[in-house]
Amino acid sequence: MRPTSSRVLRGALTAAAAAALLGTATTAPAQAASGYDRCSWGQLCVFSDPLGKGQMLVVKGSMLNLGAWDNRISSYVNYSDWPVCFNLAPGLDPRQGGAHEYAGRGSFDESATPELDNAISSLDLGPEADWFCEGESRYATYGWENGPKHRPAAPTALDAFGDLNGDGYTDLVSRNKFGQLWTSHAANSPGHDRLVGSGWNSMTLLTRHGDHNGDGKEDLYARDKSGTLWFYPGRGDGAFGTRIRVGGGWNSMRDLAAAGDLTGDGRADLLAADTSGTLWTYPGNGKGVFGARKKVGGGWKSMNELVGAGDMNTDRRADLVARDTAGKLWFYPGNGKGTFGARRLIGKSGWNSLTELAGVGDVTGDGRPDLVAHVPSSHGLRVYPGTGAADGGLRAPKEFAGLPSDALAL
Ligand SMILES: [Ca+2]
Ligand SMILES: [Ca+2]
Ligand SMILES: [Ca+2]
Ligand SMILES: [Ca+2]
Repeated sequence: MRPTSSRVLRGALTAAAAAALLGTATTAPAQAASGYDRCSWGQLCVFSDPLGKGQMLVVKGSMLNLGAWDNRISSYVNYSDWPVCFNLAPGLDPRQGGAHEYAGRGSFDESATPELDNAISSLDLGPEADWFCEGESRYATYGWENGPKHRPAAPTALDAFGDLNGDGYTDLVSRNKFGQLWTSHAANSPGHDRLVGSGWNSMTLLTRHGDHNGDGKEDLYARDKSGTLWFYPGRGDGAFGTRIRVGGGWNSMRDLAAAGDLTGDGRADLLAADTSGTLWTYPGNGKGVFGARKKVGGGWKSMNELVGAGDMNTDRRADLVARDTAGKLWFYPGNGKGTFGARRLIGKSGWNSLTELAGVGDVTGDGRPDLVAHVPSSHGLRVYPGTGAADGGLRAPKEFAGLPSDALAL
């Protein structure tokens, strides 16, 4: 609430009336707003001094960096419709701390978070600044009760995917609306969440599933807007080394799914569905790129999501999970020759309410790969534990992580 003082108002009117009576020709200049009052309704303003004094910056939206205002915010007033999250680190990185504030005003030196005074380096303004602030930022948080569990001691090659830093816990890659790519690790794992880099909004598809260049470290593929496919070799620490160009022309593909070894030669392969509905297997050459593609079949236009979820039916062959436009989920058992056996229905309806599905390996720690789904309505990630049974079926889901509704998870 903005304070309204009827006494001040009355005093102003009296002064105006007196000026009118005196008949002076000059109009008294409006008194310059001071402190917080310089900020207009609907805006978030930050100040270089306590109590809304000093220089003022009108904040237009989330800021990954504060430029000349870095470590200079001392007070704020929030007249906008949204909460704001102030972070000590740039890039909305929550790991050094931060605080979310709602409508109101304050000086950090007199607040519950005095460590923020002259120490803020990024801020997030918007509806999700409440959900994703402090310990829960704009990458997937992995610390909830149902979070990833340690895999069995000797995972087989086929289910040894999803772990980007080699600690035995599956990790998540997520991209937020600012184009930052993050890898997040289970809270109880030795790994650390890390920022892979910025500028990833230039990529139109991202996929990963295990090791593609034979060094035992999980890798990533990304297609850019021009249709070039890039291979990002994993370094084994949650980040990626210098990328390698796979080739051009990949804009003819509607979806890509790194899927593990589909051809039975021990090298991880890629599935791609083109815009005319043909599904192709691209056999990996063990160096991150591919040999001559093999046609799986037509009619895949009805599928809007492909997931290389691993060996779901425990026959030592990598499989495929696909969602159709009617919201049904299908299991396609891999035959080890680059194509698939007869499909089975594993999800009757409603799967289109989930924005994305991802295979990130064994989340639950029972040695069987699971399926992960992004539920934007609850800002959550859901794990559907794989049963490992012959039908490739799934158990009832559990929500296990927080993810902004505008983020991509893989
Ligand atoms: Ca890990
Ligand atoms: Ca690798
Ligand atoms: Ca292969
Ligand atoms: Ca299988």
